[in-house]
Amino acid sequence: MKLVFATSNLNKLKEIQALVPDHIQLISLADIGCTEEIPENSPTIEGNAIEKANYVKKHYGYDCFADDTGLEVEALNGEPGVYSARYAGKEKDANANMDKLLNKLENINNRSAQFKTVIALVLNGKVETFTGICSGIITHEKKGEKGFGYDPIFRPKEHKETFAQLSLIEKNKISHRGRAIQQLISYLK
Ligand code: ITT
Repeated sequence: MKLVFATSNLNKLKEIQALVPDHIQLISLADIGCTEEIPENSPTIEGNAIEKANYVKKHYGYDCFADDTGLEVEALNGEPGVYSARYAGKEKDANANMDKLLNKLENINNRSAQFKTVIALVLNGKVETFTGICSGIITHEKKGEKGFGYDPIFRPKEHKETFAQLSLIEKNKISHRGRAIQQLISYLK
């Protein structure tokens, strides 16, 4: 089966490629000639995932799935949440985003946070969503070189290391995205 993965984030593509079984062939946006930025105007993570998947179906005609992810920090009432990518500005600069978050949490003891991924699948005229959550804490400093985005400052509750210190395989076993994609794979069976 061939399925377009509607993302321009190559790190997401790499993580998901490592998880999908051989009978699902992933097609990238580049493969279908989609190079423009897909609009994300919804106030929710779920809404944005659905918007991205619907956009590809409407403009390119392919069944597909999209991933929208946010980091929700308890002491900041769920911030940055749906604004995670552009938290420190429209440049989507991961270091600037992490610095802003660390500054906001400087004198705050409650470091609890969770990553939330919603995958929206558009298949045979229907839309289905799958949600994956990974709980943990925001560290006081950046650690690790692997992963992407907020990984250097997020320590999942299952580990003593940040996501950026774990291998892709270890991250995928417990991550928000790993959990959401497992549900998608079960659904497609
Ligand atoms: P697409 O919309 O093209 O899929 P994006 O990078 O814009 O890619 P999102 O809208 O889902 O993705 O933005 C979420 C941001 O949250 C993203 O830019 C990363 O900085 C961060 N993020 C997402 N998944 C993450 C993960 O597994 N670990 C760390 N940070 C992550």
